[in-house]
Amino acid sequence: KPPRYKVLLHNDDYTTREFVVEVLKGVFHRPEPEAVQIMLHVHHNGVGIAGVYTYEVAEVKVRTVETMARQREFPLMLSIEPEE
Ligand code: TYC
Repeated sequence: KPPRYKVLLHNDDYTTREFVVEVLKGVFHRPEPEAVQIMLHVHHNGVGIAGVYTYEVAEVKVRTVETMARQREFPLMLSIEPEE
């Protein structure tokens, strides 16, 4: 069974709530209510799980979101960590 990895979203003061929700819907395939919940969790707790994937898929998701964020000049940060 391939090991799986959490893609973590990190809070910052400049990325808009709307952009984070769009990313959670568009890249991580979360339904709107769950996307809003995850965004608010990150906003209040500093970090949260966007999704859990194989390493290769996690890497592509992080790169995709970083590219989208930089195009909009948002400092949004993501990281990957192994699932326990
Ligand atoms: N803290 C941001 C704001 O108030 C919203 C935000 C949420 C940013 C989650 C990043 O991963 C994030 N506009």
